Amino acid sequence: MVRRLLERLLLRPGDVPPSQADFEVIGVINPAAMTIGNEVKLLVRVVERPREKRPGFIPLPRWVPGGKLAVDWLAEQELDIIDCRAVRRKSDGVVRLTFTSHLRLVHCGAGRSVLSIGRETFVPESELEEYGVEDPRLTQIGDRFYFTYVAVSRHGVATALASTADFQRFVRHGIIHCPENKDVVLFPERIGGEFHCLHRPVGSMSFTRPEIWLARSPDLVHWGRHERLMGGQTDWETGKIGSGTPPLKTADGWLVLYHGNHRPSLRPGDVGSYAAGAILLDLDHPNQVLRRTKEPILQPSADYEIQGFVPHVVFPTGIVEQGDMLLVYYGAADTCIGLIGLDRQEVLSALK
Ligand code: MAN
Repeated sequence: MVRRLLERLLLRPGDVPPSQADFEVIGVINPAAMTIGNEVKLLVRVVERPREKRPGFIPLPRWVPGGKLAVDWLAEQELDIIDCRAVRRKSDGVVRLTFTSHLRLVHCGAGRSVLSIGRETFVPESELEEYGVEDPRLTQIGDRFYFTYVAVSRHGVATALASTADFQRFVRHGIIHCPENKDVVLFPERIGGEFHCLHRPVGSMSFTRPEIWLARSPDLVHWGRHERLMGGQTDWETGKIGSGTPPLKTADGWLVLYHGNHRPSLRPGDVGSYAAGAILLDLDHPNQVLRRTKEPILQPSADYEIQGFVPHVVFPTGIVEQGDMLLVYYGAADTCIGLIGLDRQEVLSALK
């Protein structure tokens, strides 16, 4: 493990207002992060659920046209509980989330504390986003800020792309990876004349455990020439694996922090634990993994990483450079946002 030079709980659910009065915020997690001008800004995922309880029923939220939330009440006996996040309708096997998500902008000044929390910044707009928009990853390309995000709906879990110049007006570029695919990070510049991204496709036929793939594009919208990049090797990353922070250019290669999931036990509701490792990709040929950490560099250890909505989770999604320090922003226990400061050289030395 790499030393935590800084360790801080940055944002809790109680710090953020819900999007409507009849909802409660149960998580503020998985932030995108970027230094813009003199300020670190986070685009955070706000997770909320209906406040009302009805004995014998489970409320399942969904966004409807006009940017409002509606609730479907389903009888408990019609549903199987998958885990704390999802239920499955017994009659047809269809899955629903017990919460929904939207994105908010958070201003962090020098990056180590929260100065102010903005309004709902980016809320679901179409049927392809009706169960929520999740886990943004921000990359500056030219003078625009692009972010990938997970669009969840009755049609599956897909990844979409949006961009903005000012975090007030957004352009939606549509779905860039169809279901099921998430954890998509964009490289900040063309390499060999093409844009590149890392993504994580998952199918229902489990020939393999989930893997990270690489794709190329002429315009950030049309993606092809897919290649498998890597899978999990050691126990801590053999359940699931996915890119975490957008690639950071270093003299040694592209540095990407990724998450791995320890394969859950067969106990119903067990989600397993999430830790983070790092990879270094060749600067000119990012389909080549030069080095990777064998052991996690971040593991759940602070109280707020161990206890929460989903216990034992560190899930890095944002990274900012400050001199020799890397500020890593992450979801802790699917409940809060934590900040960890790492020494860049120590991280690079942990890569074998
Ligand atoms: C997983 C988790 C949830 C998320 C769903 C749909 O269950 O990452 O937080 O809501 O996938 O993306």
